Order: sequence, then C-alpha cells, then structure tokens
Amino acid sequence: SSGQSRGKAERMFRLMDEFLKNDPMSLQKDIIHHVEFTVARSRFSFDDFEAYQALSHSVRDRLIERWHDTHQHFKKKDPKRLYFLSLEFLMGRSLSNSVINLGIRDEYADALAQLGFEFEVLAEQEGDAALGNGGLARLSACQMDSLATLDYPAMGYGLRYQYGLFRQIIVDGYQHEQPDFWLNFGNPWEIERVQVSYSVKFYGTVEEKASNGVKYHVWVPGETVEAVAYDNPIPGYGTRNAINLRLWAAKPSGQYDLESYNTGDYINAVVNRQKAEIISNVLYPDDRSYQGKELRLKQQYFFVSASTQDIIRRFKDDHDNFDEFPDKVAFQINETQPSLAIVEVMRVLIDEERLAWKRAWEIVCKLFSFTSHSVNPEGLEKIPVDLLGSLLPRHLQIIYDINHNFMEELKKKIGQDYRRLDQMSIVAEGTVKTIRMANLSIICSHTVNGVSRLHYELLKTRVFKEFYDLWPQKFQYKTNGVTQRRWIVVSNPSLCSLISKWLGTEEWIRNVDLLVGLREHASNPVLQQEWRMVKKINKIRLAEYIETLTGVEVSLDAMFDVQVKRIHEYKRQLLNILGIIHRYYCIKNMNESDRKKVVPRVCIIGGKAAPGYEIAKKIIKLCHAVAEKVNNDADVGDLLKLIFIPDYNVSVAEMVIPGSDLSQHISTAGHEASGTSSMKFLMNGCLLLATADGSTVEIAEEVGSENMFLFGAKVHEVPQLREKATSEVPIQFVRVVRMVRDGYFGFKDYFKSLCDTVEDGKDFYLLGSDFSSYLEAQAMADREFVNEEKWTRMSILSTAGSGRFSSDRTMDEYSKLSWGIQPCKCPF
Ligand code: NBG
Repeated sequence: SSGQSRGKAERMFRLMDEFLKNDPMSLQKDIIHHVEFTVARSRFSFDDFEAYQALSHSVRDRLIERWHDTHQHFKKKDPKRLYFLSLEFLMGRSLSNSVINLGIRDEYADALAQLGFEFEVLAEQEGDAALGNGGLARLSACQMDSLATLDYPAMGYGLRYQYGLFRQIIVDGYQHEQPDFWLNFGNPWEIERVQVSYSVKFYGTVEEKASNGVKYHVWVPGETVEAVAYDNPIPGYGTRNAINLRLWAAKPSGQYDLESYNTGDYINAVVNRQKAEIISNVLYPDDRSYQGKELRLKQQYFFVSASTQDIIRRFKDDHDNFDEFPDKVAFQINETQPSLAIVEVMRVLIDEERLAWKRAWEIVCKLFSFTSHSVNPEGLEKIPVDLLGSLLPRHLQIIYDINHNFMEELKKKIGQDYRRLDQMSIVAEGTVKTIRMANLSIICSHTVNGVSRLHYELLKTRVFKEFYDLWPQKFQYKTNGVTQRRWIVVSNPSLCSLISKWLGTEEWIRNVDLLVGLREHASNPVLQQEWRMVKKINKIRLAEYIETLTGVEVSLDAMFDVQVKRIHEYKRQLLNILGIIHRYYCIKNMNESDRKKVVPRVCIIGGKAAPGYEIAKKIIKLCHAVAEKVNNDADVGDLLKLIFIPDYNVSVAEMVIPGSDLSQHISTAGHEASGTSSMKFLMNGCLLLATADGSTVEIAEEVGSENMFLFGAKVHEVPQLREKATSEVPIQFVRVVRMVRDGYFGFKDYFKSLCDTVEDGKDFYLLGSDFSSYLEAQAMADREFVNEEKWTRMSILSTAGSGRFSSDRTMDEYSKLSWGIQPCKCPF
C-alpha cells in the first residue's frame, strides 16, 4: 500500500506540475479561469476590481503550493519551531508583496498587459488588512516577512477581527471614525480552515478532584466558544519557504444547550448563540491604555487558548511526552496581551496532562520570550482580579500559585523588604486589586527584550528595575527593524532598480548589509543625478495624491517635510505645528528680498487619534485650522504649505515615505521605545530630523550624526527640565502658543485645553524647552537643502547606513539569543 500511495503522490505531483506554470500564457489562462469560475464573471466583461480578484486568486494558488511544501518539510524535519503570538498584525496589502517575494512580478505584469490591464492599477484595488494600531502591529508584520525569507520554522498567531482599525475621515477638520469592514468584498489572501477549530472556555467554576490520592482541578466552564482558523500564507523572498499566519475567528460552539432549545424559544436560542462571534468582531483602537474591559480580556484569552491548543496538538502528533517540549517549541510574547499563554500552558500541563506542578513549571520557564514595547510604567497592563477571576477562575488560582512561589523565593533572596516585594508581586493591592501582566511575563519568561538599546537601558533602570536587579541575565535588547522588501522593493521600485544597478546585484534584498556599498558612490555626480531623479518621480506621485485628496497644489521644488504616525502628545505633532506657525509668522513679517531666500516647504502630517483621546483630536483640528490659514495666504504662496493626509495606513505610507525629503521623529526623549517609521524613511533616503530617542540614537551611529538633524533634550536631562518650576521658554514659543490661544486660527475655546497642556510649568512633554533647538535644527535643514550635492550625498548615506535596521537582522538576533531556532529551508 505504500507503493500505492507513492504512485498516487507521484501522479499528484505530475498533475500539479501541469497547472502552476509561470510563463505569461499560462498566467493569462489562469487569470481568465479565475475570472470565469472563481469570481464568476464573464471573461468578455470584467472590471478592474474583478480583474484584481482573479489575479489574486491566481497568485494565491502559487502561495498555497509553496506553503504546503513548507508545511510538509517542517513536519518531516521536526525542527524547533517559533510561535509568534501577537494580538495585532498590520499586514497592509498583499498582492504586490506576494508576487515580488514569489519572484514573478514581471511575468504577471506581462500577462496582464497582454490582457489589456496594468498591474499597478489592479494592485490599487486592494484594501488594507489593518488588524492593528501602529508600531507594534506593523513590526509584527515586518518580522513575519523576515522569518519567512530567512527560512525560520516559525508561525504567527493572532485574531481575525471582522473590523480592523477604524477609517479616519475628516469633516471640517475634525476626525470622525468609521468602521473598517474590510472583509466586505472577500479576502483572497486567507484560507478558511473549518476543520481546524478548538473550543475555548470561559466563566464557570473550578472543582477539586482526586484520583489515587492525587489532587487535581477540573474547570467546568459557563460558556464555550469555537475558534476557527484562518490561514494567511506569508511567502519568503528568494526562497520556496512560505510560513503561516494563523488568525482565529470566533464562532458559536457546536455544543448545544438543550435546555434553551427545549423551552421552545428556538429563535432566541439561535440568536444568542450567534453572540459568540462578538469576541473577534472589533480591534480596540487604542494603542496605549488598558481599560480592563471584559471583551478585551476575552479576546486575549480566546486567541491564546486556541493557539496553545493548536501548538500542543501539533507537538503531540509526533511526541509522546513533554520532555522534549522546550526543545521543539519557543513562544514569543509580543507585549503583555498574549501573556495569558503562560498561564494557559501551565494549566494544560497540570490539569489536563496531569504533570506535577514542579515539572510543569520547569517546562514553562524554558518556553517564553517576552518583548516589551512600552516605556511608561503607568501604561502597563493591569487586569482587575474580579474580572479575571470571573472570566477565568482556574487561571486566577494558577496566577496566585505562581505568585506565591515567587514571593517565597524572593523573600529568601532579599528578606522582608516589603516595598520591593510589593513592587515585584504579580498581584497589586489597592482599591481595585489587579494582576500586573508585565510582572507575570517577566517572572515566567527566560528572556525579557527591549526594542532598542535606549529602551533596554530604561527597562533596566526604570520600568523593570527591581527585576533587572534580581535577574540581570534575563534582560536583552534586539533593536527593531523593518523589511526592505516592502519598504524599498514594493514601495519604491525606482530606487530598488537604482540601488541594484549601482551595487551590481540584487542580493541586498536578502542581505541588506550590502547597502553600505553605496557609500563609495555617495559623491558620484552620476549617481547623484539619478538619485534625485528617483526622488522626483516619487515626489510627483505624492504631489498628485495630495492634489486629488485635498485640492492643494504643491511645488515639487519645495522640501517635502513629513511626520506620519499615530497622534500622541509624546510624539509631539504639536511641536511640529507650532514650528510651522513660527515659520508662517516669520514669512509674514519679512520684506520681499528676505522672502526670496526662504526655502519652500510642504509640511505633511498624517495619523490617527484614538477615538477617546481628546487632546490628540484637537491636534488634528489645529493642523487643519493652521493649514486653512496658511494655504490660502497670498503672501505665502509656495513658500509654505501644510497638508494633513487623512486615513494614514500602510498603503498610504508606501506612497508617502518614498516621496519625502525630510522626516520628523521628535518625541520627548525617553518616550519612544524604538520607533520604526524612521527606519523606513532612512531606507528611502529621507533625512531625519529627530530627538535622541528610541532607535534614533543607534541610527545616528550608523549614518553619522552629521547626516541627520538632531536636537532637543537628552533622556538624562528630561527629569531636571520637568522639575524646574518654570523653564526658559523662548519668546518665539510664547508667541505661537499665544496666537493659537487668542484665536488667530479660530476655534479659540476649542483650542484652550490644548494650549493649557504646554503652559509653562505644565508642559510635561517639554515642547517649550525644546523649541529653540527644534527651530535651529529646522533652519539647518533649510540651509543644507539648498546645497543639492550635499543634500543628495546625505540622502545616499542615509540609505547606505540603513542596513542594520532591517527586520532580517532583528529576527536573526532573536533566533540566536532568545528562541534557539535554526533555518529550515524547503528544497525548491
Ligand atoms: C510601540 C512603541 C514604538 C515601537 C513599537 C514597536 C506600541 C504599544 N509600542 O516606539 O511605541 O517602535 O512599539 O516596537 O505600539
């Protein structure tokens, strides 16, 4: 029979070979086939969107093929695997990235051209998959791309939200939120796996039982919900490997409550079952505050429980006891939201697999690597004990037991130092008793990671100081990175070709360190000329976008100065706007001959504010109010324009970043854990105007601080500056704040509370004390910009120095230092 199955396999193989050919003719047939039978449109009449759908299905077939092969290969080799748990993944679009990683972009473009379609036009039809908020979520997406490309045996787990991050629309300068029902038109990039599903339990009670004198616990749930898998293949570049991102959707459980059906209220019984789906309905739109909401906790446990069951099931398929578990499995906990996985693994091992506590704990301690993405101790996740105890009664018991053991151990080490014991306890006493998820994560993980060197210093000395003193060896950092595939190859094809031409190879797409090779050509006038040409192409694309969106025409000769990211007080978009007001004031008060010397600027700001974040929303409104005035002032003309780009997301970023000359990363020092958009700008040859915060410190080391515009207080200066009752705030700052306060831009009452946040003595983020050095850095940027050769050289050196900030490097570091995994390459 093995001969029979081999015969069958060979036959299947031959058949497969028959269909997935990549010559233009086969691709055309394939697309037409999908038009007719998948999209069910006539091959004689279909529009761009339908063509996009058919095209995606054709690409998807090729993805699935590699993804199956990779799966088989991993199964055969049984390497140690990494499971990357994150509540958020900001994938953006998939089409262009997929065909590029599969290496068949040009073949598809040719095939489409022969059918009368343009690849780029169809690619624009795709909506973004926005299952995340900001930096953390996009980082996860970049890291998945690197894991696949570097052939690591990895898999991502998350939640398949029906509604992704809200769409931002602007009405009269105010942000409004609209639901993002991204699945409305279907999603060709996922594969529904109805047969891969697990029951997830909630509520109920815990019963203590005994068998042969050994006590154990049984959790009798009050509610059960089904988790169904949706698989999203992630293709690597230049490899056959394609890994899996498995997202869970909630469905009503198959177990019926006969009681409610028998009472005769059939309709209500069905409707109630449907409520289970609420769990995976909507992404929480706040990236920084944890409000202890039940639904949020349910989301966390739901995805963690399904993932854990899946991981343990896979392990048990090939192993008959848990001795090898830590040799085969590594868990990565992205921020604290997935940290219930720790407790869940512990629960399964002791309650279901009936391992002794001590044995189970030994195993758990070898599994988890935890990465913190926060710097603010107040922002750390705390879950009210009552909430956790009611939703997950057994988990609360286990947390208490873990904490009890930890406290006993700690007392042996540090004695009865109650202040310290209290700070390190997982359980925080207070009016509302809470569980500190960060403490849980640190205690149970073998590695605690920071996302930049500076962040690591802050974790050690401030955020988790007590833990660092106890376990210095646990603490590490792996500076974030982004994938050059999406951020250069997909989003900036002209730059991509130019780089390959000058390096004489495309190898940098897999080995980004090669970008340093550009350094030796940085002053070469031919490269410089071509480099400027590329920038121009991208600026034209951006200018056209701006014009269609806002009706404002911008000059291509102006410096495009961009700040795009979530709106937060600490990121200081307000500093940027106040700087723009200052620029405006200066232009207004100049004589004609001075005006001729002004370097024209197009200031571009974009980003979403969390729906409940009032001050952030006022910053957006202020931006519009200032833009209204400045853009319509005949005295100013092309010298200054202010543009707010609505609904900033991954695909908007792909267009904005390549078209920027200068980009701003101006958080108050000590507040940005890393920052990753800076890395994307850097790769695209944009100069950075930045504070010494997060990863910009390391960026300066790579590209040289003389090739950046650094300003502002350093981390160690911030506390003293805050202490000072009144700091030395420059007159320019007082003036611009006064203009806003006095209603120069209208909406006087509305902006009052915003102005109050930067009042002397209350200016927590130090806009006032950093203002002078900010203006100096800006003036410096103006001076350099007019020197074309110098500016272009700095731009080339930025790209050349960006190699260290690839997520490929980050993933290699994690694999070696935290996860202990090796590449596992699928043969072609
Ligand atoms: C963010 C930090 C950024 C960092 C990203 C990725 C969250 C909660 N944190 O500085 O603010 O670059 O994480 O590590 O999104």
